[in-house]
This record gives sequence, C-alpha cells and structure tokens, in this order.
Amino acid sequence: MSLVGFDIGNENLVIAVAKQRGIDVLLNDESKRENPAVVSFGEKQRFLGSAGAASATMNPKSTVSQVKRLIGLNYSEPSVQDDLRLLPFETSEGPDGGILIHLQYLNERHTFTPVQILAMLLAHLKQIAEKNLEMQISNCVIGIPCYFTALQRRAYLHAAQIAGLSPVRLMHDCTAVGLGYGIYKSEFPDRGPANVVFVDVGHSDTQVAVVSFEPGHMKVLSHAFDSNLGGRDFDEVLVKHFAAMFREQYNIDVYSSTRASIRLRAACEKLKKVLSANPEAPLSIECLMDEKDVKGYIKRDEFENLAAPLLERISIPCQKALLESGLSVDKIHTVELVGSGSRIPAITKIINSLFRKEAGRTLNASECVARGCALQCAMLGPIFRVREYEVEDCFPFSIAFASDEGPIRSVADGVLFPKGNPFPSTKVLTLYRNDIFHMEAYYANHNELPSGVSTGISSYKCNLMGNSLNQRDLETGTLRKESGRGALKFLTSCLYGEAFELKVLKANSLLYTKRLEDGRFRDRAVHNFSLLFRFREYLDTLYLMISITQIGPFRVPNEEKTKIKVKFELNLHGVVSIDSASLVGDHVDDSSGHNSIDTHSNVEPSNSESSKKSNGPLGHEMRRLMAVRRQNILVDENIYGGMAPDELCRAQEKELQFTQQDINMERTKEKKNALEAYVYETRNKLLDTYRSFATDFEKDEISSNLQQTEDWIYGDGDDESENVYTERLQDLKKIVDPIENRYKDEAAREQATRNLLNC
Ligand code: ATP
Ligand code: K
Ligand code: MG
Repeated sequence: MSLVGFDIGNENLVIAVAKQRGIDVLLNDESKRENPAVVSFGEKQRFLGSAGAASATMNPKSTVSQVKRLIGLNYSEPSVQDDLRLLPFETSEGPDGGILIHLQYLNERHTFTPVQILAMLLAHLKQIAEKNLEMQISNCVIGIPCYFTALQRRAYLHAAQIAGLSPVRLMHDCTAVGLGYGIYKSEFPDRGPANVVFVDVGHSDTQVAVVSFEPGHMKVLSHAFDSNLGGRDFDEVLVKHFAAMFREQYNIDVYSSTRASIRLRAACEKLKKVLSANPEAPLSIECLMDEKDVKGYIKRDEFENLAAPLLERISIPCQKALLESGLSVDKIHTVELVGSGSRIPAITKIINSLFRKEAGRTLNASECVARGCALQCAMLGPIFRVREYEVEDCFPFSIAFASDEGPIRSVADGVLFPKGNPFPSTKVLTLYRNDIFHMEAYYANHNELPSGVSTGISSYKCNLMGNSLNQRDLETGTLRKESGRGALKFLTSCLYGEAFELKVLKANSLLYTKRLEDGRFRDRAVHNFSLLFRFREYLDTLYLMISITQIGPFRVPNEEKTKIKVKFELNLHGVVSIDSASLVGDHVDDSSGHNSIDTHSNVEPSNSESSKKSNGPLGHEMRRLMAVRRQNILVDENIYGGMAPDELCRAQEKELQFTQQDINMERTKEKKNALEAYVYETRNKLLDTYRSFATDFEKDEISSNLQQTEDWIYGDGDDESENVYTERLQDLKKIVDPIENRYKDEAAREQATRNLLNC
C-alpha cells in the first residue's frame, strides 16, 4: 500500500502518512514528531533516531550524524573535508574516492558507507511507520534536495532498497511542499495562475522554488539553492564567537576537545533558538573543559551582526529562482517560508524586503516536506482516490549526451534536457551508426551544479552486432521474501534467437542456474516471457539476486550505416538514462515488398500470433520480422560510481544481521525488566494480598529468593542472555504460583458467594 512520505533532512527525519481523512505525522517511541538523523553504535546494539541522539555526547566517536551531506560525494572535496572536520567520527577515502566511516562495534572494527548509514535511518523510519500502521510498508515517496545529481539520487534508491523500501518517487523537497500547499488551496486570483515562492531553510541547505498554481495543476517554474547554507552555519557563527570569548576569559581551547566542541555546539544551537523568540539570551555550560564552568551572553542584534554574511547569502538563491522563473517581483502572489532554519527573525526580514511582501508561514515548517511526499505517494498508488491534481516539476541542471563523434548534433551543445526541462520526460533521437558506438550522459554546465560534484553521469555501449562474446545483464533484480509464497514472477523481454542464462545468487554464491534456449523463444522477434522460479528450498533466504544474461548472438553484422532510434529518459526520480535503442529496420530487404516500416513500437505479445502462422525457414522468418518490427539493440550501461548489485546484496544481509541483533537486545532488556518488575511486585504482594495465604516459612523462602534475584540482577546477572532471564523468572514463579493460586481460589469463592447473595 502506498501512502507513506519521508522527509530525510540533514538533522531531522519526518514520517507522514496519507489516511482517509487527511495526512498524519507519525510519533516515535518518545512521542516526538521529528526523528534526529543519528545512528549511535552502542556496546551491543544500535540506537537510532531519538535514542541515537541521546547517546551522541556520551559516545561521540561511534555516533554518526549529518550523513545526508556525505551521500555521493568525494572524500577529497574541500567542502567535504570542511564538513568532516566538524564531525567526531573517523573517516577515510574509499577505493572509489567516496567516504568511508570507521567505528568499533560488537568488538569489531566496522566500515560503513554513508549510504549504509542512511539505510539504517530509513529502516528505522520504516519500523516506526509499520508499528504505527500495524502493517508492512514498502512503497513510499522520499524527499530529496533539488540539487542532487544522478549519483546521489541513485544512492538514495540504494539506501531505500537496503532498508526494504521501494520509493515510487524521489521528490524535490520544495515540489513536495508546493503539492501540500496547492492541493488544498481553493482561493486563487481570478485571472491567471498564482505564483508562489517557497523558501526552505534547513539545517545545512537552503532551497527556493517558484511554483505556479492553477486549479488542479501546479507547475514548478524554477529551482535554486545554496547547498552549504542552513541553520548549522548560524550555530557555527555562535560557536566561533564563544570559543574566542572563552579562550580569552577562561584560557581554554574548546576546539582541542571533541567533547567540549560538541557540547558548545549543542548549547549554541539552543541559544540560537532562544534568540528567535527573545532579544537576548544567556549561555552557561558546566564543566566544559579543564573543570571550568563557562558563562556567556549575547544580544540578538549582536548575533545578527555576526551572521550578516550568511544572511546576505540567503537572498542569492531567492533572486536566482525569481530570475529563472521569468517573473518579476510584482507577479509573485505569496512567499511561503518553511524549514526550521527559517525561524531566525532576520531571515524573514530579508525575504520580506526582497519580495516586497510579508512572507507567509501558513505551512507547518518542519512537516510540510513529509506531508507533501505522503500526498504524492497516495496519488501515485491505487488505493486512495486523491482529487485529480497534476504536478509538473522541472529539472535544475542541463543534461547533455555525447557519442564517439562528440556532443550529439541534433541539439545545441548536445543538451537534450535543458535546465528547467519538465520531468519525467522521454526524448527520441534518430542516429545513423554501424557496429558498436558509445554514448555518454553528463551535466552540461558545471556552474549549475553544487560545488564538489562531478559532471559525468553514465556511459553506454550500443552494440548493433550483438557480439556473442559480449555478455549483458538484461535484468538484475533482488527479491525480498515478504510473503510466505515461494514463487517469483520475473518479467523480461528477450530477442529472437537468443540464448539466455538465468542465475540466482544469494550474496555472492550461486544457488541455481539454467540455460534458456527453449524453442519457445524462436517465434518472436521480441518476446516477453515471465519466469516462474520456485525457491521453496531457499525459504530461509531473505534476499536473492536474479540475473539473466544473454549468451547468444542475435544478428548478423551489417556493413552499412543503420538507422537507429535512441530513447532517452529523465525518470520520475530525476535520473537520466538511455531507455532503449532500436534498429528501425529500413535497411533490410523485405521479401514481401514493403520497405521501411518505422512507426511500430515494440511488438506486443498478442501480435506474435501472426508470426506463428508463417512457418518459413529460420533466416527468412528473421528477415521478415526485422523488416516490420523495430528491434532492440544491446545497450550496456555503465553508471559512474554507486553500488554494484553484489555490494547491494551484501549490504542488505549486513543490515538484516544488525537489525536482528538490535531486536535480540531489545528482547533481552524486556525479559530483564520483566524479572525485575516481578521481584518488586511479589515483594509488595507478600506484605499485602498474599499475607494470609502463605505460611511464615513460605514467606521467608520467597523473600530470600527475591533478594537473591535482585542482588543477582544488579551483580553477576547484569548482562545475561534472554533465556537466562526467562528461566530465572520461571524458577521464581514455581515457588510463588502456589500462593497466587490459593489467593485466586479464595477470591473466586468470595465472588461466588456474593453472586449467590445478590440473587
Ligand atoms: P536539511 O533540509 O538542510 O537537510 P533538515 O530538514 O533536517 O535539514 P530542519 O529540520 O528544517 O532541517 O531545520 C533544522 C534547523 O533549524 C537546525 O539548524 C535548527 O537549529 C534550526 N531551528 C529549529 N528551530 C529553530 C528556531 N526556533 N530558531 C532558529 N533556528 C531553529
Ligand atoms: K526535516
Ligand atoms: Mg529539510
């Protein structure tokens, strides 16, 4: 069922759910609506979200936060190094240039990628949602910054997959906000669309979008951003200020101590929030360093002066978004401020003067992204009838394609999807090529991108020959056993005359393999077949990987240049790729006299009826089919960076192990608490309800057993397994139950007597 929306902030995670009556934000175990984006690795289990934040100061080196900012970035980037300096956990450069996080957990040294940490957070949110909704969820919509590149978007999809989620859309944060705003809005100006500017100031970024609303329709006109400007930068201004002050007044260097820096930063964040509502605020930290208590004080004016350079930067993306929307200030109907970072009053002032109107705060600043995502999820799913509403988003970067001969020539500078292009979108180009050719997708203008991300996206090898030495994964997928049913339907399409190899893998080991050369595939140029694979034998296996590889040739070489249609796609997540390439087929002599027939799209399975009727020799049959059908060409995609399928499988297995460990530890704690509670409860009952039902001897025996158990719990039995606690409780019950039964019997007799008398 698809109805869940997640806002994955750098600091706060929010879960919203679409219900029949509207959108709800879910509470976590601590009844909070926001979940800190923190994973803390304790001695024996992980603590996630609120629980993770609680152990951040105690356990800084094993507590990972702010991971959203590290996704898909290179370790050596200066901006990444700036971020890492503020984070207390250990990091290094990975083999692919990415970031690796190192920490000690379960008596071992572990290495995680930011994607794995993000997956842990998503799994935590999934768990909260499932507990709340009392059902399994997998479909969801996840909010992302508009400035994410394909690499970062894929990284989110991988993290979701590791967590057992399938996002139906990655949605730009401001687009989600706009949807939540527009769908309920019925009053609009009489003439023309209402243009609204959304400004989202978060923890580490600022995003701006100009959206035009008409009844039943919203269209994003522009996106702009500063990926390095948010609430935490204002905290840092205060940290710097007080660190300098404390050096002078108390002769301490806060920066030299991780713990002291973390505590000062946390205190400054609080101070900043106090300043949003008060003209001045005090700061006081006990025993910050060298056993010194520190005190400070700042006025809002002073803070605003210190933060003036940051405040100025807020206006840059605002102006950019306005410029790129093609609208003048007087065409703006409303400005809406969202994101908790925008609660600084000076930010409101700047926005007000920039747009020459009072910025509104009609949306819930911390929840509107998640709410919009939940709405979108409901709209994309089949369950809810959400009122007809069209969301048209635009992509913030220009995407170009080049082939062996340079940028593709039919569009200016090879830019196929210019900046601002609506998406999802597909485009088809006609090329003339022979044999093998290559294409590359890239962001055409690095000035449009945030600093530190690369322009390359992916490359493609298009093989007209179908060279048999060239293996190709037609489909790879992972299967998660959710239901008890042991069959998997796997749909793919294959070509005339091909031989296939089906492989089923668990982690890296091959479980099952089969060659598919069945004559069934011979009668169709393009054949959709579904494969029913029974995996009852592997019912204990949670993740399997299925790969189908083409191992046979399908076409004879051709000397001439061939007309090819290439279909490019910028999908709903904002990830670009070559969707397919096909021979149009007009170079092949057609025995029936027709020449190029180019208008057919891929053959539907039902169309194959006609081809079955003609029983000519194989070669003749093949040429006939090629003349009338478009035929897919092998396209090998090489994605720059990210996780390979086997890495994904391993990450999934690891995540499952960790989850199991957490569950075991939680259960152990429960059993221990139950034993402890039983000791206290029974002790009280001995003085009260059991008093007249136990002999003195029994009372003494029980009391001494209770005392022993209590001593044990706080001593040797402090850290035992689940079973040990359960057994201990059963042993106690054996001597207490006879008393409990006597008491119950008596209570029942009394009740019976009362009933008789009442009659
Ligand atoms: P991002 O969108 O950048 O990834 P996020 O969505 O987690 O991050 P938010 O939850 O919108 O960010 O905002 C968090 C920021 O808001 C923090 O820097 C926090 O200090 C700041 N903040 C929260 N309340 C206030 C307040 N009352 N005054 C000023 N700042 C505040
Ligand atoms: K948030
Ligand atoms: Mg946010």
